[in-house]
Parts: sequence; C-alpha cells; structure tokens
Amino acid sequence: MSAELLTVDTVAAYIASRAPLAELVDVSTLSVVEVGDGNLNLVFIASDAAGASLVLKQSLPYVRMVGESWPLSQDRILAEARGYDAAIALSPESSPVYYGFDEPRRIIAIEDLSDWTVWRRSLNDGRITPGAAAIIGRHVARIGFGTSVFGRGPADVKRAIAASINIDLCQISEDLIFTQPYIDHPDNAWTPGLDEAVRSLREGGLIDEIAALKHAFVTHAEALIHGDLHTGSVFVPADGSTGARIFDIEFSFYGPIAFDLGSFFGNVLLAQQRAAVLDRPAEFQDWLDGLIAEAWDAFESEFRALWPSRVDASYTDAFLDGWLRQTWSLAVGFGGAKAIRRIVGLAKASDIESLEPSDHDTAAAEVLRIARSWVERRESIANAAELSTVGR
Ligand code: SR1
Ligand code: MG
Repeated sequence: MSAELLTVDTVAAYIASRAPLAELVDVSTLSVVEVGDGNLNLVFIASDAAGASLVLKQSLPYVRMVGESWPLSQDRILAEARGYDAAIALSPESSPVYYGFDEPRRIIAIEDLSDWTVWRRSLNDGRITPGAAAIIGRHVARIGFGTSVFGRGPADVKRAIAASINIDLCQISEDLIFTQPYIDHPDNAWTPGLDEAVRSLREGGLIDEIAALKHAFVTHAEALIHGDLHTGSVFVPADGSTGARIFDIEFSFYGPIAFDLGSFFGNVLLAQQRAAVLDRPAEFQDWLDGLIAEAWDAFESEFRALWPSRVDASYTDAFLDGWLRQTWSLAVGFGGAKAIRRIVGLAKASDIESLEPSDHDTAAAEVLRIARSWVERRESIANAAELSTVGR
C-alpha cells in the first residue's frame, strides 16, 4: 500500500506532528513550495517567516518523469535513508544536514540548500567552483573505504550488503545505462543528425565492453555507493566559494566504488563538450579539463591516507596499488557508459539538451565519440592527463 502523499497544504501539519522537525521551523508562519525537478520524487521546501527552513523528500509510487504508467515502489527512499546514514557517519561535511527519516510515510528531512546551486546548472552557466571535484573524490573515498571490507569486518559488510539491496533502482540503472542505449528501445531518442553516430555504437566491439561494465556493476558488491553521482546530485556554493554537498542518494547499493567516480567523469565530459561548442572562455574550459584529475587525485590521496587504518592487514600495500589501478580503469569505462546513456536513452542531461540544434548535434556527437574511446581504451589509459587527450 502506498504511503499517504504530502501536498503543499499538508506539509505544515506534517512538520507540526514530528517533534524534531517542529523545533527547526515555526510552523505557524510556514510557506511551502514543491520544487521537485528531478525524475522521481516529491520535494518540498518549507520556510518560516524568520527564514528558517528545511526540505522534505517523499518517494512517489511511480516514476515522476513518466507518470503513473511506470509504477515504482516508494521503498526506494529506504536506500536514500541508508545512504544518508553512511554519509553523515563517514563524510558529514560534504553532505546536507540530515534531519532523519519517517519510514512509514517514506519521507526524509534534510537541510535546505536553496542558497546553493545544483552543480549542473552552475556548469551550464559557465561558473568556476573551485575545489568541488576534490570534495567529491574525498567523499567517495571516505564512504567507499568506510563501508567496504577495508573499513569494516567481513561479517558486518555481508550484513550491510543484504540490508542494502535496491532491486528496482539497480534495475533502472542496468537498463538505462548498460542495455537500452545499445538496442532498439522505445525510450531511446536522438535527433536525425546523430543517427549515424548512435547507430555506429552497435558496431565493432563496444557492446562487448559495455557487457563487461554491466557485469562489474551488477556483481562488484564492494561498498555502499551513491549510485547516481552526476553533477545534478551535487550542490555547490552560489558565491564561488569552495564547497560541495552531495545529495539524492536513492540509487545507493553495494556496488563498485568506481561507478560513483565514473558517473562524475561522464558528466564532466558532457560539461566539457557544452563549453567547447559554446566557446566558453579558456579559463573555464581549462578548469573543466582539470576536474577529473582533481577528483581522482583527491580520491586516491584520501584512500591512501585511510589505508593504514584498514581492519584487515592481509590487504597489502601492493594490493592497494593494483586495486587503485583497476578502480581507475573501471571508472573511465563507467564514465563513458554514463555519458553515452545521457545522449541516447531516457533521462537526458541539460548540458547538451539545452543547446541550440546545431550546437546540440556537434556536442552530442563529440560526447559519443570520446565516450566510446573511454570505454574501449579504459585499460590502457594510465591517468587523468592521458584521459584528457583521448579522442581529442
Ligand atoms: C527513470 S529514472 C531516470 C534517471 O533519473 C535518475 O537521476 C537516474 O540517473 C536514472 O537513471
Ligand atoms: Mg537523482
């Protein structure tokens, strides 16, 4: 049975009924707006006359971007609550403040970051936000290390894997990222100018490489990952200062740590091609070109810094070197797959979609060309400097 859905008219009474939330805002002067512009959920901002505010997120019993014809269990918000529990425990400074979870109503409450900007929008506007990529890299390292067999005992990890299965949303990722872009599927769509570029994805060995990446996604139950860590899942400060807050964790499950890094890499590629076609200033494009190195370097440094605290010393230093190499290659491959899906399949990205038609096709074709190289050459691309030259 579905949990009763909130509306702008019932949010104040709901907050009043939840003592920890009622302490955060004055419910007698509350104004409420529904701001959900993502693909799946209801999101409300409740603000009082003195300026105090909070955000409520409730899962709908269907996929918002499609409608009730695509039912989806509201249970997915359990994964988001687990994701916040881990993020708050292991990487609190790069997470919104988490005010808790109402399991029966399928509602989580978090800090209102309305005075921040979703990073994708800020990138689309050509704004430099220093240090955000490093924060993402450190965040992935801290949660990846802390929830894996490096940071927790094996029995604990096995229990966590069992507790964090997220069947419906993993199925969405498997379908939208690794399957549908490479077959005829009604949810795929592209402009006529991209026809040849898209059709050619099915030629040569790309689908075999995508199969290997899909297998890694489905079977590498390594750590509790975010599962959808694109630039639309990150808030950055609107004033250009350094910071990042990672949100929207409903796709979390025990999967490959490289998937979160790759999700970010693929979205950087979208931002880069948008910037190139719009001829953004060199300073902005150069900064974009450094984001993957910034994220990876921070990830690797943080992981190496945490390594001496691992709970099982039978994982040797040489093993770590090999694991990092593997994680890098896999992240590059996932990055390519994530970029391709945003051009071909359901749920596209505004970086490319908001471009004028001719710019759109130029940028999208470049994304496909470079992303393909990332996937196919991922094992031989040594580092971020080399990655930045691939396909260019
Ligand atoms: C049907 S859900 C479509 C997409 O929205 C989310 O942001 C995920 O990326 C998912 O693949
Ligand atoms: Mg999302």
